[in-house]
Amino acid sequence: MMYVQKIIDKVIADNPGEEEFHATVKEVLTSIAPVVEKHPEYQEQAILERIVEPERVIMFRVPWVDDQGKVQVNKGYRVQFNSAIGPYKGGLRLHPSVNLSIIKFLGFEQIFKNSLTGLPIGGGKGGSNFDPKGKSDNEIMRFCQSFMTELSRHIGQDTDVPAGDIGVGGREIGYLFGQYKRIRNAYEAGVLTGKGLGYWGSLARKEATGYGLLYFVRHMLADANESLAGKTVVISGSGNVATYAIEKAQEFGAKVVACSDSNGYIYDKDGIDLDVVKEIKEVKRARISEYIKARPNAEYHEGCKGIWTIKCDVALPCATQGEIDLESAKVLVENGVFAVGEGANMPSTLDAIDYFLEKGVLFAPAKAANAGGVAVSALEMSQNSMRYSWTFEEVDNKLKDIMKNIYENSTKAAEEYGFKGNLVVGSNIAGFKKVADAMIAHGVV
Ligand code: NDP
Ligand code: 2IT
Repeated sequence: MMYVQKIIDKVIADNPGEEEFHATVKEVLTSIAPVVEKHPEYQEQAILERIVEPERVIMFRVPWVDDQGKVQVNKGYRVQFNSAIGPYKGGLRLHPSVNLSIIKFLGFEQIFKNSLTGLPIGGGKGGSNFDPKGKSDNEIMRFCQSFMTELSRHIGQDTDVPAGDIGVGGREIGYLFGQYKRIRNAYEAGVLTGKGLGYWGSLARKEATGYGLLYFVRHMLADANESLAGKTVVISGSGNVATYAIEKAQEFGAKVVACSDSNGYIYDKDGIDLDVVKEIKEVKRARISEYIKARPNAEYHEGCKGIWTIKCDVALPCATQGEIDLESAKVLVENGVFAVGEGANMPSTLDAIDYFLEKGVLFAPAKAANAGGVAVSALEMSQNSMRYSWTFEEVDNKLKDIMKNIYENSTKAAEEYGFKGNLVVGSNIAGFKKVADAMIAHGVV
């Protein structure tokens, strides 16, 4: 459709060099073209022109002092993308690769993902090019305090609610919350999610993204008369999302044979021993290569891409963007993969997604399949507002219902617009419509 293509071209021209942002805009806008065609009011009200422009972009200096007494400076970002259906909501990423394009792509995805959860949360994302690897606890704390000193001016439990992403887990959220509380002189627990359980974090938030991914994939497989029992599964990454994806996949009877970090991957043909992975990653904060010390029959290989050459039935990329390119997609299909579920954000390149769909691989796209994390973050906000906590089972059951609804709404939207079985199109349409209609209701703002 010409209108949609015009907006994509304009985004590329107006935001030079922001490749990750261009890719996600292209994917979302192409998917929703049939909706825009059916609803002339979206074009009349310039919904696409408005939705691709963040409501606010905050960029700031983050100075901190390292353990040697040397002053270090990093870049800080918070992109407040869209608040049509709730306060900005989305994680903070700490990784040396972070730049404006990456934060904008993540923030844009978050708008539609958060809408799919059915909960009142808008879209945002932030982070820094700070590299947490090899830093002491004190360095992490000083960085987080400096980062929050500026960020605190822009967030709030009804304004913008950050959480974790790559490089940000319970430890970092603790330091960020402590500094926010100190600056505000108020106990506003709902300003951050992913908090520790002792200070109003939600049970099951840590597990939510990985578990939610498996709940989603289970529905997708069930519709194809398949299940995870006895299936060979490859899961990339070994961080928060990967760890709890492995846990739930194993609980569903799958054999998970591989996982990875940014240095390399392990292959354990008998099935991964998750306690070993947790000890290495959650306790020692060490490299995944250490796995073979505890499991001498397993193999370790340098480099990340090789993990996709392992023969498997189901592939769950849970590390980072762009990790499955067309070449890896072809190898996976050649080796018989029949389902792919994205735990990470945008782990498959656009041509890899097209290839999977063309080959009839069941494909669960990130913004639907990994929405469990932010959904439980929203449940954490609810609990904080009530000043009351639900049990693990209560939260987990709500998560199961949410993932089921996302699957059903995405499936229905795909069918309604003539793309039966295409969850990429289905989830983009289902996520978009609610935000677009709220924007129209609010007038030109
Ligand atoms: P973590 O920091 O806990 O783990 C990230 C994992 O991915 C680590 O194993 C890391 O290895 C690996 N990794 C990171 N960057 C790269 C890279 N450039 N190349 C190869 N491997 C890499 O983060 P999460 O598990 O929280 O996040 C993983 C993905 O899931 C991200 O795409 C994130 O945006 C997405 N996500 C996270 C949610 C959450 O709730 N946490 C919710 C929804 C999506 P190493 O340790 O060597 O860096
Ligand atoms: O990508 C994501 O959805 C997250 N990193 C989780 C965001 C959140 O606010 O819990």
